[in-house]
Amino acid sequence: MATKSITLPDIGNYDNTPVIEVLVSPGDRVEKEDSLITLESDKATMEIPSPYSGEIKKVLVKVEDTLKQGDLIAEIEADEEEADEPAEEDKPQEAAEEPADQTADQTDAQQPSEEDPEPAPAPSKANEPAPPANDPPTPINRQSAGAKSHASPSVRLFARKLGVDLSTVTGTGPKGRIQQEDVEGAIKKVMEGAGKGAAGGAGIPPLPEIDFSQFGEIEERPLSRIKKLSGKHLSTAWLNIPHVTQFDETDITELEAFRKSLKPRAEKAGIKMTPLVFVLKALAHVLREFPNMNASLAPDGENLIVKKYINLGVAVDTPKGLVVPVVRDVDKKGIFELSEELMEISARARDGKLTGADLSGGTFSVSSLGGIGGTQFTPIVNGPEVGILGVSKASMQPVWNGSEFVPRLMLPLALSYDHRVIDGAEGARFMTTLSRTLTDLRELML
Ligand code: CAO
Repeated sequence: MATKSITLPDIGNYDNTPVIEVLVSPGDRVEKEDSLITLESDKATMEIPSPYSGEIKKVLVKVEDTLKQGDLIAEIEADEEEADEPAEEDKPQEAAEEPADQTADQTDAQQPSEEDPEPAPAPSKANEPAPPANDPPTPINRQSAGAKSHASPSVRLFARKLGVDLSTVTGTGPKGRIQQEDVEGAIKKVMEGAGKGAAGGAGIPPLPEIDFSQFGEIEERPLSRIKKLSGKHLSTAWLNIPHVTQFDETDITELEAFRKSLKPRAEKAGIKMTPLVFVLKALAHVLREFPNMNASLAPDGENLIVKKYINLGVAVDTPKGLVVPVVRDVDKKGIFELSEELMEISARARDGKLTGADLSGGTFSVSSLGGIGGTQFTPIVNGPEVGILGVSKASMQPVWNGSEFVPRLMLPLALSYDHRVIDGAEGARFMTTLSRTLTDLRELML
């Protein structure tokens, strides 16, 4: 066993070629010719194979590094017989890279060609000429080396970014080549499946298709664009996030008295001050104490991305459907400023004048049906956020204070969260802290 350095072989006239994937980690066992990294030039995607079998000791590159011939990629504890082979680092190497336009439709010279009637038989081990010592690895062009799907590097990159496995996509281009539209179509199919609750990526059986007209008169009305978009988003969140919803009732008697005392000042300033802004303010305060709630699970499910800013999405009911504009930096704003902003943004939402920026960057959401009614509901987490608070209509309730029933204004709250991130106990602590803050707003000063 000996530690060997693996360097980038000659890949043709390409300097500074970016690494787009690192396929091994220290401790991995690799066989000779197993791919170590993927490079992407403007013309082709190339996997760089290992020249040795053995155990990877160090990986010396990361995604977005740019490499040229001779740059170190990794160190490997090579298996005995290979480790003993003398190095011949400078051996010139023919690049396997081909212009994208050609490679998409051609097979690799090392692979049996589709047109070849019979692939040449592999030489037997005994007759096989010994490989040149430390033969620099030949980069494998992805689309031809083993990969059955034909697609240009840009389409491959597009598919990779969106997590689409090209082997599941049918190409409609010449010779079955996969086009960007084919990848888009594959995504659309999955999303539509999710939207309809039909069989899709999650393999969920579809709802039965029923001809309702057989039971009576019907009318088919198209869904609004917003409903179609939010429907897909809600289905995706519902299917991907294991939801838990916890309920509470919070005494907001003092809060309401305070709000009423501020109302004349607010009205004078032309501001409508509803209980919701106090909820937003208290929520921002509590999110600081519970940063896991102000976070998103990384796509690989391995890490939590905790956000240091507090931007609250507020669900707004509009004639065309539900939209969730974002109120930014709620923790840094006062009740008057928040009221004004909420009025402004919800008016723009109803007028259909929100921009993409208004709808992005949220860290936690609130859905309030308090102005309408109902005692409780279970909001759907606005993924990839971790939690959402549902607010229902406050009502006067008889509350036992230890010696008698007293009338208190109680606000029903529902907290839904991603159970992969938040445990029930943490959810309950969050809710209790929020409730305490709303009951006694002096908590905001602590
Ligand atoms: N309890 C009791 N009264 C409440 C209340 C509550 N929790 N929340 C609001 N109210 C009162 C307000 O004080 C106001 O009364 P006054 O005019 O007498 O002060 C009245 O109800 C109407 O409030 P509002 O709805 O106009 O304002 P808001 O700040 O509470 O909410 C907004 C703003 C944009 C969130 C709301 O208009 C809205 O669109 N809600 C629907 C959200 C939704 O659809 N969620 C469901 C998503 S899932 O499909």
